[in-house]
Amino acid sequence: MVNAVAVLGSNEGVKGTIYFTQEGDGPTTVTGSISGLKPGLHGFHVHALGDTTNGCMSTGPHFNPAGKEHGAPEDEHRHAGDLGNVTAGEDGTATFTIVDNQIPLTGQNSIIGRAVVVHADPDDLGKGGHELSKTTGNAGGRVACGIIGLQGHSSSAGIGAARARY
Ligand SMILES: [Cu+2]
Ligand SMILES: [Zn+2]
Repeated sequence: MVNAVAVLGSNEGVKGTIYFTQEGDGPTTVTGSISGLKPGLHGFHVHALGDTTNGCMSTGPHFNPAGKEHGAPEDEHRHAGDLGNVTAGEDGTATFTIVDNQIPLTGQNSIIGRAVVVHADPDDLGKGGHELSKTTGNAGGRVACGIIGLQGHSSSAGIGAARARY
């Protein structure tokens, strides 16, 4: 079992904590709660870099080790980082659980050390017909982000595999 966490930072009043857990080679479960959002859908992705030197802008594009086009989480052709949308209620809070097979916490395509990003607008999942649909889902600005880091209670094998990336 490997556990990871990302604490979201923002200069727009958006806050949240996102937890990741993976058992062996199984899917990764992502659970989180994000507050301070405008009600409605917000694009939610793993971006390639854990670099916030220029805020969320320096986290790079969607994590895409297979060189594919942007898509929906359930699509065969998608970026590994494409987790779709989270939905904020009238109170501006989104609480969610996502189970996904393309965001492992160990191995060559590990997302440890990368970033999660929440966007201002809905992700059109590659189907909006906008010039940005096939790269970003036209999800608008990056309102909050956090670097994905290892959390305690991991097995030693899991830590070793994640560290091997560096
Ligand atoms: Cu994004
Ligand atoms: Zn994407």
